[in-house]
Amino acid sequence: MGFDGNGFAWDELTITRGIVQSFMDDFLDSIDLDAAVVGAGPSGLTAARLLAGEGHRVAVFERNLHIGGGIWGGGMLFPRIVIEEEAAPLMEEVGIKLREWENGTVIADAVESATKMTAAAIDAGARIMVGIEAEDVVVDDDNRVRGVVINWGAVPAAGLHVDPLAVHAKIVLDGTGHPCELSRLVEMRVPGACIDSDFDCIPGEASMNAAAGESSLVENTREIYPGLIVTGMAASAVTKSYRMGAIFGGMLMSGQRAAEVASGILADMS
Ligand code: 48F
Repeated sequence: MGFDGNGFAWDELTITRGIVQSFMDDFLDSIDLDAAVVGAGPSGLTAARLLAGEGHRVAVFERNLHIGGGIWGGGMLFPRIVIEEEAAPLMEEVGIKLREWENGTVIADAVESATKMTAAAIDAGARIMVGIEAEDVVVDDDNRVRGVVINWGAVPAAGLHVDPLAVHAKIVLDGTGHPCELSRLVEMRVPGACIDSDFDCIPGEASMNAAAGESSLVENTREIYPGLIVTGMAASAVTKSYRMGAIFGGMLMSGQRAAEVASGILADMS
């Protein structure tokens, strides 16, 4: 025991040991995963929750210290999101309150949505690692994505030259949103690796057409490279599908679809 001038049984070293030891235990438990989800936006959180709920070992790597991606800002900083009724069950099952709205839509509070989606993913067993970014993918000799290369998000922000670490995963989900960062990395690193000839070159997303963007999103959610599934806006960006703004049902249904695809791949591998 160190300095104990105040009569408590604990001191500063209790805090230091507790933080470092418990983080290291969890981190080491997350280096060989069934599914690595990159990006804690609505699609990644939904996919992580559903996969963890099936008993898979899942970790979400998020570069920011906050989770939720684009949920918080709602539309133009108005903290509300619009959801199509068909996606409402994915909100209700995590306890998010919905308000009836027009033309087959409902409204949710952005703060309630981000926090409850996150809490539900954690409760389902997903480990959410914040402040960690995926800066590359691990690829095996057969050009299959086998994991992600990670570093502290603060490292590039500070312009430091620090080599990364890597985690293995049977399947990786690109939930990085509009920039579709993992898909672009695979495209750059693994020429010709794409499964579908439509994806020879990642085109980026098209201008806004909310209804068209939403309706094609689930269909665009798929394994685009062996071992890499795109979900959420990343799935739109790899197909030049439309952006849609602050309507989020497609993100949740894309996350659900990504979990189904990942689950099927994991079943085939076992
Ligand atoms: O952008 P984001 O919310 O992704 P999404 O699930 O949802 C899109 C909507 O929020 C919204 C929309 C609705 O119509 O268009 O934009 O597709 O969340 C992506 C998350 O990924 C993180 C980023 O910080 C954000 O929280 N992220 C991006 N690249 C990396 C990353 C990376 N390389 N490593 C770790 N995290």
